[in-house]
Amino acid sequence: MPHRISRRTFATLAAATAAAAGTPSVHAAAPGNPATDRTFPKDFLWGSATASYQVEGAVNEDGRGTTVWDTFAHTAGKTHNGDTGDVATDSYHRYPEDIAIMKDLGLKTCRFSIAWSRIFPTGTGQPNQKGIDHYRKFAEALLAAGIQPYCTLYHWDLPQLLEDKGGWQNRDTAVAFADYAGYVASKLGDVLHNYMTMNEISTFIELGYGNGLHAPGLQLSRGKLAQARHHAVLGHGLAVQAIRAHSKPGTKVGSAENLSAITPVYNAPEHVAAARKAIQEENAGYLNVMRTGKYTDRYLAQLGADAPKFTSEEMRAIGSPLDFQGINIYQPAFVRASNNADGYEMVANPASYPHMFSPWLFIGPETLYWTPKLACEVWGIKEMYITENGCSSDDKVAADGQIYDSDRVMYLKNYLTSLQRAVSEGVPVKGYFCWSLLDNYEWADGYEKRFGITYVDFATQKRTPKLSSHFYKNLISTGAL
Ligand code: IFM
Repeated sequence: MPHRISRRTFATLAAATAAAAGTPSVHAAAPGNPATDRTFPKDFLWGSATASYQVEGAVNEDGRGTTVWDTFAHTAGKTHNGDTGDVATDSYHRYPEDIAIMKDLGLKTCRFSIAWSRIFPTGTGQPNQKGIDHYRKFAEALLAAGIQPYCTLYHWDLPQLLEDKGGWQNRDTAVAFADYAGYVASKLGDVLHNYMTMNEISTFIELGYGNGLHAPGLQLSRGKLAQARHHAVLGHGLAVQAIRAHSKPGTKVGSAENLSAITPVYNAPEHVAAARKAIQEENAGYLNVMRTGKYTDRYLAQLGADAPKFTSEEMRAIGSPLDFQGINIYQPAFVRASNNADGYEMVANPASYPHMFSPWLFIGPETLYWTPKLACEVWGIKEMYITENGCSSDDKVAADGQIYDSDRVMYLKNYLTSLQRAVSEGVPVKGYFCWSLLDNYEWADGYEKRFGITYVDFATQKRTPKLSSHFYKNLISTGAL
């Protein structure tokens, strides 16, 4: 189907949105009335998110060590078009420009990740001062712009030398990760006060060691995969302890997990009850064990002889209390009630179910209502952040040089409407990080799938705000949908 570009100009749209923002009914809505109130709390933390390998580039600079993603992306046939993160959005050099974009948007916070191999080029041993210096400069620049840094310590770029020793199959990697996390906290604690240990453990384990679509590209047996999963959640727990041991009081620690975003297939008591069971069981190897320090009986029974080996001390570490929980939400996982032994069944989407430009990204705005609500209820979470949400679009530059990503605006508007409903009902979501600030390296999809609200011309590195960026800016300034 040909791509249709709206003929509306940004000037017209800006006038329309400003008029809407000034409409008394928006601001005069009765607070706390979910039917009429379309506002977010004044102190709601609006942010954007990126990750080191997806934006930094500069892979051979200032002592950075090779990572599994350098190796994987440079292996023929592994990524779309053979694309690599060698240059990406060149944000290692262009971060002042990126921060200016954040400031213009009115962001209160920025989620970014530290590349482990810039701090410990081989994963352990001798630290690299230039790595610490870089992230200090970056954090200081954010703070100077009035933007709070939220730092992820691991967003999939494992130092290659650790992978050579087994990567997450090797328990030592969990210990090395905790050492690195503690070291960062001890060196950057004056500028970093909010940490997420890891991003989406389920993705880097299931895709990296399960189906092999991501680095390091392995397809392990069920038992080996379960053990790698265990080592990764153990790494998270040990890192929580290490950060606490090396940071000042007031430092907050959480994680950013893309749980299976359980959503009742429709709002009926039996499906909601089924969803409560499903959110625990469908996330048993990841968020559920991280929140409870226990594998569920069903999880262990299903794995049988392939279940991971663990000690009670490890389980205590995995369940280390967190100050906040980040969840990354994109597509819903629909659930219905069932008379089977589990009490629920997952609903597979038919081929006609609509999705965004990435085929996996099924559209289900209500997931941003149900998943935070169920997760907070089931796991007793008191402070939650949506650490990623956004979508890919087939963005094209129009004749006037602008990018009219009306589909992304549709996606964000609808998802955020659901989030606003959750917040207005008292679900303790305190902030939202849009994925992503910029188009960037989308892993095995290379540069084909654009997730940014800012368009990046990868030939020139020119950044252009898209229509969605104007939408987001307006939302931040008015606090209203
Ligand atoms: O780009 C990724 C990100 O690295 C992790 N969460 C999902 C995003 C979109 O696929």
